[in-house]
Amino acid sequence: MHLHSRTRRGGLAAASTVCALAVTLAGCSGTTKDSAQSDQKADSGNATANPEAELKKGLKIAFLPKQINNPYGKIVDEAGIAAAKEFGGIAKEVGPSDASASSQVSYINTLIQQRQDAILIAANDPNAVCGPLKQAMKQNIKIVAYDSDTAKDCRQLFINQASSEEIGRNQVRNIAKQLGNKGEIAILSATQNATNQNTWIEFMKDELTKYKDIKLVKVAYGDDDDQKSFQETQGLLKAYPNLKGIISPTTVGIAAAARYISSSSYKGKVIVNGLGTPNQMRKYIKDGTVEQFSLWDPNALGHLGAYAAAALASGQITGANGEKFKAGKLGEYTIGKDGEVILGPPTVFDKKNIDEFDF
Ligand code: RAM
Repeated sequence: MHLHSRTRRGGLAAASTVCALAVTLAGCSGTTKDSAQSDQKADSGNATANPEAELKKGLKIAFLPKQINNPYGKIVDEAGIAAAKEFGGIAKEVGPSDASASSQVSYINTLIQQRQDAILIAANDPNAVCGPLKQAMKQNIKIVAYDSDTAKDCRQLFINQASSEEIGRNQVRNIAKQLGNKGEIAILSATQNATNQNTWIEFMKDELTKYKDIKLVKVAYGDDDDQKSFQETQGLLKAYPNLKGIISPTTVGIAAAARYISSSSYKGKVIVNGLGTPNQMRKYIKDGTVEQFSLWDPNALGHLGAYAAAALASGQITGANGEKFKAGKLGEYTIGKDGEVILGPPTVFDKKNIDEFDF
């Protein structure tokens, strides 16, 4: 399927195509799965939404990723910054060089002093960032979590790349098929506190209870650091000689694991699957190290995040369940339960389709 198809020369496909594709991803037609099922209100303070409000011009919007040098985060944030230009906003990316639990706190404090209109944060820890985020909300700075959620009362919205449950369960279903439903596996995650990683891992563990012959021997942490992830892969393969597969649900981890395995005797023997970007993984698909991996379109995530932040800061929405907003070329989205907006299901990439994608 040609979702979010970009040409190899870059650039998003025509708006209408993206919109049509986003329908597949749960976008344009309007509702996310959860929103239609519940009319429970998320905590939106006392504000009232004004759906007719225009997006304000000159909104100051800051993206605060888990860490500044993560190639995946870069794509998301650059797309968000480009989206903000469309509605006359002034957006930027700031952030720490490591993804440790409290590394984002000082950045939030600075953004408050700068009187940003909205902060988008991919939380390294659901709680460590809460104090300053609550301070920001008190001062009418809108908070949108994206990629990795904060505790629910520390933000107005969470822009989730896909249903967390589907991401987690599919990681296991995909590798199980490759393994013929048996063998030892390990998970190579990012940091120990990352909300997104831990939510997915919980669903993976639950899904694994359905596979009696697959054994999860270890969850290792590469901290979204390339070198550490590389070494952790090496360590796993040494410690567990019967290891048959590694799930790495992080773009940094999967690329490092594939790099290690591609030039080792494990190539073709140990399966690597997980979440990666087509551009980082292309060579490992082509050389046969990796058969498949998944991801959503990080460009669309950034785009959706920017529009959501602007809609909040313009008073169009407050974060309550059922409110709708337009995300530019991606079309209309509806806020679901607990302030969650879902971009859409991930795509599986393999040698048949990888060259259709450029991100
Ligand atoms: C890494 C990060 C990010 C995750 C992607 C898939 O870059 O851990 O949070 O969503 O991978």
